Amino acid sequence: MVVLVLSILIGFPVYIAAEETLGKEMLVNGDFEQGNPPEKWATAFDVVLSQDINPHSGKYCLKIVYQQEGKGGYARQDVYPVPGKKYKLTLWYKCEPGSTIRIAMYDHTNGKNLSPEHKTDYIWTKHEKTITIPAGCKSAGVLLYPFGTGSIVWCDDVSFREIEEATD
Ligand SMILES: [Ca+2]
Repeated sequence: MVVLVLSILIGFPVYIAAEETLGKEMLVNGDFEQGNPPEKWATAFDVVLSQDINPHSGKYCLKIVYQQEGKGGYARQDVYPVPGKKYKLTLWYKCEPGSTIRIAMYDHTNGKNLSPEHKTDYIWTKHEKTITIPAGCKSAGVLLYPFGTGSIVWCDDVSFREIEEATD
C-alpha cells in the first residue's frame, strides 16, 4: 500500500513534466478583431462580427446564424498541416439556448470532417481538441457552423497549432 501511494506521488509530477509544447499559431484573425465579414475567414450566408454579446476577447467575436434550410452560415479558415502530425485546436464558443454548434476540421484532400463535435453550452466555453492529420491530407480547414435551422452561435479566440514532439 505504501509503495502504491509512493508511486502515485512520484508518478504524477513526472506525467506533468511531459506536457505538450505548441508550435506557432497557424490561423490569422482567430480573435475576429479584423474585418466584417472577418478577414481571412471564408464565410457563407449569415456570418458577421458581433458586438451584441460580450466577446470573449477584444471588441468582436464571430456570430453565425442558420436562418433557413439550405442556407446555413459557416466560417472556415484553411491551413496546411503535415500529415501524421498532431495539432491542437482550441476555441471559445457560446450557443443561443437551444442552439448547437458543430466544430470540425474539414480535410479537403480526403473530403471529410475530422473530429467533428457538437456543443450546446450557452455560456463562453473553451473547446480543446487534439487532431492527427491523416495521410495524404494537403489542406484542411477549421470549420465552424450552427447545426440545425434556427441555431445561433458565437465563437472567439480560435487557435490551431502543431503539438511538437518531445526531443528527449
Ligand atoms: Ca475577439
